[in-house]
Amino acid sequence: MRIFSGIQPTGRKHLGNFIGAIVQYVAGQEQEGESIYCVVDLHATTVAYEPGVLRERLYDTTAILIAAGLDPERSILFRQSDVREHSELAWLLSSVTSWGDLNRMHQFKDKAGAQRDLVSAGLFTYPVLMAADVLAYRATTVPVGDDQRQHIELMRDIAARFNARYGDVLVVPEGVYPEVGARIMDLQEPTRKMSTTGGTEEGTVYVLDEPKAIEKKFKRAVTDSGSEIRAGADKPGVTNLLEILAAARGTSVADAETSMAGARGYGDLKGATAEAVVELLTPVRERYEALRADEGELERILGRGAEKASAITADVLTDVRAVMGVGCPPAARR
Ligand code: AQP
Repeated sequence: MRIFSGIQPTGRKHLGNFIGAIVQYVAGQEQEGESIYCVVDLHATTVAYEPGVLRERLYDTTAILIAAGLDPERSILFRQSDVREHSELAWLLSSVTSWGDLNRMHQFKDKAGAQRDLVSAGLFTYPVLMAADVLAYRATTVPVGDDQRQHIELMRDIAARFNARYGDVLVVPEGVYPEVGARIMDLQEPTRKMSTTGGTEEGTVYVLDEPKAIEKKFKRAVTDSGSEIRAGADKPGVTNLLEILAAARGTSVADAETSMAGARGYGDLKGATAEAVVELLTPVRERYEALRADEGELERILGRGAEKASAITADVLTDVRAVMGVGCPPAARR
């Protein structure tokens, strides 16, 4: 098994990113094989951004990952733009990507609508770069949240089309989604996912929020009519709280429901969920401060990760170039 996943250095990382992705990254280190994680700064340039702020966010995100338990000695952790093969492979894969498929991507439609000045071609071809990120490692397994399903399916189609046209060079990877908490919803609008750009400030719990802020956000969480604490399509607010409670405690939603059997109302559910989330995030926030303060060390970690990552992608790209007939022929290189 070779695990690969990427995370954007945009905004502040929230509980959805944490439960949907980061917890899975840390668990991936226990699997046999390699785990490779990448902070995808090139993806972050596809919407309006400040270059100086991007660098800060990259360090923030790297420090959060390490604080959450990602061990750079056991995993490969690096910055996307440091490994040039990601960009090269994205271009090469664009010739086996259907324009019609890209045009169906929900994320593009959502994000394009939110741009004020420019809807960039990069935003449109974002899924091709994402495919290149994974396929450049012949990764087998991609841990992501539920919102990435469509991109993962496209990535699989791209890999399969490439192999059909040029021979079996790439691995068709599988997406892996958490059983609990694959789509954490905004606490104020529980029918919309918790999101960096599309959510409400009050309904978004950040990994680095202080306990008081977390408690306040849960206290004000929007719930549903009635008073029964159970998951169901007619109860999006309560279901979201139960999912968060279960994910934070590492149990099933059914167990979370059972644990609330003696509750006096939604207030108890909100209190229990806030407590579990504070317990989950406090150690991360405490470790984060020291890690974030040492940018030199973060650069050293990312640099070492990029060296290890490049050793893998160089071989894959040599094979891709050879079968596509681009660049110096392998025989002439000797
Ligand atoms: N609400 C969510 N529930 C579960 N998983 C989620 N992820 C994102 N939102 C949720 C997962 O987090 C990982 C990193 O996502 P990203 O790199 O796209 O980071 P981001 O852009 O900061 O995350 P958002 O909130 O998804 O941003 P918007 O909404 O602005 O695009 C991915 O594995 C993702 O599935």
